[in-house]
Amino acid sequence: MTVAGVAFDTVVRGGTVVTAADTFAADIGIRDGRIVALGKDLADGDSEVDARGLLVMPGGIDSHVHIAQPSGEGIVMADDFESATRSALLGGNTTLMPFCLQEKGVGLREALNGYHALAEGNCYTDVSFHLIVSDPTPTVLGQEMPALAEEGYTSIKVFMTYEGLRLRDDEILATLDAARRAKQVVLVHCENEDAIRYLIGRREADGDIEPYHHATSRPVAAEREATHRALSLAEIVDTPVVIVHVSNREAMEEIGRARLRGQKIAGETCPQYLVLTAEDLKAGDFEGAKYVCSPPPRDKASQEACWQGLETGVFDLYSSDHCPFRFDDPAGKKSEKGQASFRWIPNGIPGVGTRLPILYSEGVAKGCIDVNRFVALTATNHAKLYGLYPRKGTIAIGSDADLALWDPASVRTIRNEDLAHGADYTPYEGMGITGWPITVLLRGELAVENGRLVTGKGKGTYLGRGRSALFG
Ligand code: DUC
Ligand code: ZN
Ligand code: ZN
Repeated sequence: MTVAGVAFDTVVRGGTVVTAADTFAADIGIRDGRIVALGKDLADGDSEVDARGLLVMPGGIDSHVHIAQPSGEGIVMADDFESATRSALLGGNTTLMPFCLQEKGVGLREALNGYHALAEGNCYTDVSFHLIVSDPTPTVLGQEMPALAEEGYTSIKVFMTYEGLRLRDDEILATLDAARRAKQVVLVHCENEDAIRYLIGRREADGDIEPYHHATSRPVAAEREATHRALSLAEIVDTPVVIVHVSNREAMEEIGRARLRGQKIAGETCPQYLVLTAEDLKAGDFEGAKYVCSPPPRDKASQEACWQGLETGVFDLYSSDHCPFRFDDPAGKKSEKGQASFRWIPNGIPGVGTRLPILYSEGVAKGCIDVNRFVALTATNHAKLYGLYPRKGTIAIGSDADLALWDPASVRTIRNEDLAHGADYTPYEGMGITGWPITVLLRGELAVENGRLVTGKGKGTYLGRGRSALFG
């Protein structure tokens, strides 16, 4: 019952523990929601979890998800905090980092109040918000950002695309500068809005209004140019940035060059850039809309580049960019305006429940990355880059006992009906998967057991965060 006077509430016994650095056989002793012992033949706990034959990994941290975000007139996101975090948990995640969107004319704190009210009492996983800055007023930059950083909101996101949301270069510079002073890391959505708007106009003038032209109007060059510009602006004011949802080799090369210049940066890619292509947007009966997201999925060569980037370290993060809309719904992909032109199709796809199995199956099971890299890309690096480490993202004495027990031999097919999210489809329907997180513990409490939810909503708590590791 005790090791060095420590009684265990739970022992996870007989598994193979996997961290970003090591793989070893060990039992895990848990007390008060934290890991208090790692070793062979630990004494009995009050409860026991049999992990024989399983890989015991840190619960996934998905640091890029959109939940209940306003998305245009008449459009409603398919997930609230309950359904998104439920799907995430069943897919092996224990922490989500959704965005709090500042709408123009609204302060950051006011925006946060709204998101906290939606999340409070409804989450199955722990959560922590990034702040989207769309209106960088002197009050936002000079007062709200530093005050909120002190309170644990240590990351912000800026957009270079979407009228109404994107910032001009001078606004980006001012925001980056304020973020450096406040010690907040900045996530950047890199696409050139003016080029895209021009191309959208041309497509529409030519009558090319189908979902596929979402992809042709957002070319690689628009992403590469904006990536270069974002990195240059960050260099000018010496602010650490994360280039999010990178879709292709040319943007990756910009990241590589900035690293060679010595910039403190990180790169992120997502499942859609590993297993989808722009061809998917050609699906008939408007089904191509199911794959509309930005940047769009590219081609096979881009997929290969992104896989290489995961292997070689161009990418530190692998996130879902879960941004769900229902398909067969006038408040989703099939909005009246969306059917009239791709320009209005709500932008984003669901993926919070499938992120981890896709990378495990396509990456680890097929021998492209090892299981330690898998843990780094899906949990540890998220915790380090967003100020949650070592409380989250690893298996170590003192860390929260957020654990995902994977059956590496489980063979499944992705079916929307199993994902427990709010969308009426998954872009990955029918995909064969090897390896699945069958049991999940959140802060020591059994939350998913043999694939079944055994917890209720409201067990997830809000996490204040420290500084990103990019600040040194
Ligand atoms: N950017 C995101 O990060 N998510 C969904 C849509 C978008 O443009
Ligand atoms: Zn984005
Ligand atoms: Zn996103």
